[in-house]
Amino acid sequence: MLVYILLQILLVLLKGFNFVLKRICGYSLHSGLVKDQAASKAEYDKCVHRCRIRFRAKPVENLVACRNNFLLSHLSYECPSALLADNVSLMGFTPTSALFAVVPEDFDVYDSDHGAFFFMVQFSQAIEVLSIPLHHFIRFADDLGDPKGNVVLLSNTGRCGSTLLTRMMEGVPNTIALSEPDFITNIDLRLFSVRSRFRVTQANYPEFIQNNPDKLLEAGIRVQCKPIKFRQVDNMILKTRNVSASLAANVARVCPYVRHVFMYRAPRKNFTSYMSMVGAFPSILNNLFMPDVVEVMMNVASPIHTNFDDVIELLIKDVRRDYNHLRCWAEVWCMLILCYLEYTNKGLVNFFPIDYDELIRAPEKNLRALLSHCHMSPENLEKCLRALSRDSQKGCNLSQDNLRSRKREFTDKQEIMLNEVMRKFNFPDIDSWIDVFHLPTNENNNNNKSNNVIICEK
Ligand SMILES: *[C@@H]1O[C@H](CO)[C@@H](O)[C@H](O)[C@H]1NC(C)=O
Ligand SMILES: *[C@@H]1O[C@H](CO)[C@@H](O)[C@H](O)[C@H]1NC(C)=O
Ligand SMILES: *[C@@H]1O[C@H](CO)[C@@H](O)[C@H](O)[C@H]1NC(C)=O
Ligand SMILES: *[C@@H]1O[C@H](CO)[C@@H](O)[C@H](O)[C@H]1NC(C)=O
Ligand SMILES: CC(=O)N[C@H]1CO[C@H](CO)[C@@H](O)[C@@H]1O
Repeated sequence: MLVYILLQILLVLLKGFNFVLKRICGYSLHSGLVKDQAASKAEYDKCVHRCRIRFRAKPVENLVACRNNFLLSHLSYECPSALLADNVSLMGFTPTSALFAVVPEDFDVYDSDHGAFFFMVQFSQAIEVLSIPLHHFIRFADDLGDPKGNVVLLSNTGRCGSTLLTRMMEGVPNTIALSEPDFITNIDLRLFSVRSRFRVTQANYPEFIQNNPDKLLEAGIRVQCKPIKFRQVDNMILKTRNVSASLAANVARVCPYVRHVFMYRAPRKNFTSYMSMVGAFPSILNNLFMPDVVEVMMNVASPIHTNFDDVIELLIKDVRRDYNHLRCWAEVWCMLILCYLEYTNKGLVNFFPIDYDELIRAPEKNLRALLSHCHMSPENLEKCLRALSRDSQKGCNLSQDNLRSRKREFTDKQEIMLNEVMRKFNFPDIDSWIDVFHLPTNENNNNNKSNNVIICEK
């Protein structure tokens, strides 16, 4: 944190220095010659700006990387073909450009053994940053076209074993799984969230993006799944951050070729796991920043145009007024589940739902069905199943060992509170939670209201 604050001070000072330097010599340490910089905006052939990373810092390691996490120095302006190199991968967006991380030539940024989360590996291993103005980025993506391989979007509620599932899926030959690639987090935070909190940030984007955010989403997926030369890739799995589950409907609309999986856990298990994760952060940080974080999460995570719009607005208002970890995180969880139910009921997304405990109970059967839904080959199933025995978030401070020691049970009061949250969404009590995802579908619906949750009808 302290390092980050120092970096911010340094950045402000350098900005001032570069401003003066530009005026006097027409040159800046960050962006090179003024005329080159101007040319990069207009000319496609020189639009990629390459910078060396001199210094990097984030206030909290799991935040989305942005430009002011880096102290950058100018190297060159290049042609977009520079973005095709295997050691270059899409890192995220700013309102004006797309940012790419350049790692050393012999480093495989796609190898999940380097760390459980793609965005963390990119951030820690990058040597250079490439940036390209958004309008040129979209042209570059159009030239690339749709991904050649199969693309799977794995939406999830968080803390539900989704990292384990990506490890299992990676056992399929020629499969790459990106755990939390943040371009998608950037997009949903700023552009697709219609809730008021984000109107201001949306206004920073160029008009052609504001009017058609789909184009940026399409381009992001195309570029993140660009061809890789050093190995064959038949399947690309994009596991999103939990809050991005709400984006699945947009992805399905814009990129109909993408296949969808939704992973979750029964609420009691989930909440226990959620809470143990919150407990893993220092409590000062929790109390200072959590209301903010959770408010943003709710804005992003909640689906819109449902029968629960009013409920959700009220819950978002209550976050600051009356913050309670357990209640608020349970609410986020409910909103994510609501995304699944709404999108499925409206026929917007063809999700394959998978419950962590069900996956563990019958791994082979479930994995087979899941792979078949994703059009992935079930050969090498044994290798997929071997991932079960490994701790899937090794290399990260939220690993199972860390969490196990913090496991807690709920008090009666907490149970009552959780059930109140569940009831707001017309979900059953946490103990009578029956797998809402595997309810009889319309064809064989026996109208069993005693165990059926009548979702989306208030
Ligand atoms: C990235 O790869 C290209 C060629 O594929 C190489 O020329 C370049 O030096 C690499 N970048 C870094 C920072 O190692
Ligand atoms: C959900 O995602 C947010 C944003 O990345 C993160 O802060 C939070 O810890 C995640 N929650 C769970 C339960 O994984
Ligand atoms: C985990 O936390 C410890 C301090 O508690 C820190 O030294 C270490 O670098 C962290 N590991 C990772 C992978 O972030
Ligand atoms: C409805 O669900 C209850 C509870 O699961 C079950 O006992 C009952 O047999 C079901 N009724 C029908 C008609 O399926
Ligand atoms: C009560 C319960 O099922 N708790 C589970 C919560 O999740 C952890 C792992 O994340 C399990 O070990 C607990 O058994």
